[in-house]
Amino acid sequence: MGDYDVSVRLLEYTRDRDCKCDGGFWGSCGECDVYFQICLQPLSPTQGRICQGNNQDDRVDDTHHFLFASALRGHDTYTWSNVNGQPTFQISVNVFDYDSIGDNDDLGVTSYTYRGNRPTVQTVTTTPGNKNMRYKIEKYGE
Ligand SMILES: [Ca+2]
Ligand SMILES: [Ca+2]
Repeated sequence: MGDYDVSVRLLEYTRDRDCKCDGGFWGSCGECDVYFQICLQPLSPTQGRICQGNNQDDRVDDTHHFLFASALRGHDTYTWSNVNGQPTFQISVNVFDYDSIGDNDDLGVTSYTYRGNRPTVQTVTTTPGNKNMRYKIEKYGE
């Protein structure tokens, strides 16, 4: 029996245009084919991370910007139920580039720490952010 629920809705994905993501042969632009892993890390008390997503079938090809509501409808909301303790947690969103040949590429991770009394719509920046990756996420419920 847990103490709180968390829902996160991903709204918008933005990253600097990256034509080298898929090689960019012969002057063409090989943009990233992105999919996501979303993790909840409870901070009080500290518990194990619980991750969702990480499904390369739920991806957007050749992109550096999109709205989840149109591009990934049905795969934009993630819920964690019955989490123990205080509603203090970190949400991290890791983005990967799907490659049909070879290993997928890790494009970076953004994290957002919720401690209550914060705006529910946040724009967070990647670290390291060499391509200035940003998400807009909405957190609701508790
Ligand atoms: Ca690639
Ligand atoms: Ca790719």
